[in-house]
Amino acid sequence: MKRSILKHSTMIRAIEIKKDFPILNENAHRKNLVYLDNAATSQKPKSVITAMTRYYEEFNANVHRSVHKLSELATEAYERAHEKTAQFIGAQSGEEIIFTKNTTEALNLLAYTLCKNLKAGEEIVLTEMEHHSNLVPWQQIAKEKGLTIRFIKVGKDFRLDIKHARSLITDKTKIVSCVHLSNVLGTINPVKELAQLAHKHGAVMVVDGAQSAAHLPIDVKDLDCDFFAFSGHKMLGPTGIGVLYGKKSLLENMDPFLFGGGMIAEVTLTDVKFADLPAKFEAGTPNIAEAIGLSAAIEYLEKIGMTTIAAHEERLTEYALVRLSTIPGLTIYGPHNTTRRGAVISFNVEGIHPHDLASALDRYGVAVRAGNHCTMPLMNRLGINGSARASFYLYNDTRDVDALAEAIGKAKTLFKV
Ligand code: C6P
Repeated sequence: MKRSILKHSTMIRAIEIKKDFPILNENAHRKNLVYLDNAATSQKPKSVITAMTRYYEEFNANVHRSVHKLSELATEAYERAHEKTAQFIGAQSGEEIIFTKNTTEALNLLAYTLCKNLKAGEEIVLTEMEHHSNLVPWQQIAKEKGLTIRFIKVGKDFRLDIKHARSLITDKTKIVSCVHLSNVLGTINPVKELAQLAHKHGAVMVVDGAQSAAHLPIDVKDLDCDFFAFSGHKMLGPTGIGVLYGKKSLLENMDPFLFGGGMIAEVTLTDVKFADLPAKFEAGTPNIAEAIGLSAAIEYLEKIGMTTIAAHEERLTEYALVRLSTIPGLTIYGPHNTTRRGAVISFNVEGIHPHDLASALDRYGVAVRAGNHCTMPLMNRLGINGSARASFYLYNDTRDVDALAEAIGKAKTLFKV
């Protein structure tokens, strides 16, 4: 790789971007933080924090309930967040955007509502690389209903075995659900191809976009998935706001997940008519400030451009893969090149437990995650108990990769390996 060219010349001036993030700023309580735990959650720019504070300071009110000015302003901002999110992922309109608490809640909503009318023996197809959030909800409902879950294998190349997928997806399959960008391997899965397979057999396609929506340009129409779930907190937004995109025609025919205020059109003592989309799936007072924060996060991402962000991360990942693979005793779990691969690198260093490694790296100012990353079955498949994981974002650059590599070197000296 042309390291001399790549060094400090990635497409985004990350050093400038960092200035927008108070926590990464040198004035923050912790100087020179090298934050490489973006797959767990991203940092937040000042504009997101300000948008949420502005709501609380200037127009805090409940939405869709009162006719006073403050409520009108809050309702407008909340509805704008639906529209902005729709346009961010290429959905038809805000009606196709359901705000949830996070990706996990969006996937639980789907497991519960989509499986409600399935019959014993019908099948759900998942993969061996799913996060627990796209496994356990399906497992639970499958047990209750007598459904069968089948798993697409992960090959030695850390990619899905598409031949195996073709053999698993049949007319018995009712739902295919797959992670778009693996939070462990970094692999980007061919969800468009899986959607075509699913549709050929009359099944619906669910995409867990928790790791992709923040890092890749997403066009749900082009992917032709039926549902797409993601979390605001991984894409510069606040915690407490998640998104479930669903095709309007499907959402209209699904039963609500939660019941109560805000999701009804008319109620008598014995019956109810549900509200139109998206309110039908948003029972109770929603996370208003968080939706406004998500809207500001999308504005920030769009200002830079998702294509630019993806290109920046690709170059950074290329640099990191080369830099890390020169370290003796370090094993990377995931594709070794940047083809259909995101900016998540899981690794172990021989002779050091991943938790000890992460603690040592933290001592040298580098924040990474260690553990099973909520993917225990994938850990079993890889034959490990856990790994360390560095995950990058738009404010990282090659200096951060160098800091990581140097810190790993120091940790090796510390542990005498
Ligand atoms: N993965 C990680 O460190 P929530 O927690 O609901 O916002 O997102 C759940 C989730 C679902 N799918 C994938 C692929 C994910 O990576 C995550 C969250 C974090 O890898 C926390 S475990």
